[in-house]
Amino acid sequence: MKVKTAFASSALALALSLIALPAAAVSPHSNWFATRYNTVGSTFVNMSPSASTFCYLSRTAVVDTDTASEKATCRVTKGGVVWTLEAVLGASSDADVECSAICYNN
Ligand SMILES: [Ca+2]
Repeated sequence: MKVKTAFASSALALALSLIALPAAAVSPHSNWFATRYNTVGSTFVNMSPSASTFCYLSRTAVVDTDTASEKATCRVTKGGVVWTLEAVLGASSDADVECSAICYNN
């Protein structure tokens, strides 16, 4: 009985140790940029494969959006095949938008 208890407690300690180990670190894959200047509409950039990478929006820069229609948007979307980065302007005017994304292997 004592041996069984000792074994069980060792197994539990091992299990707890393994659970506490950090997951393998993800590795960098790629950096991406999408820009749009002065013209209404959307600029798309296809990024890395959605099945094997994870991407996030890392930087936005917006210029001259001082009226209601000059909305500027940056968007990262996970598609069926690839991640997409999009820079959108709501009006043809003096507004600009710059978007950056970073992708990691997962
Ligand atoms: Ca403006």
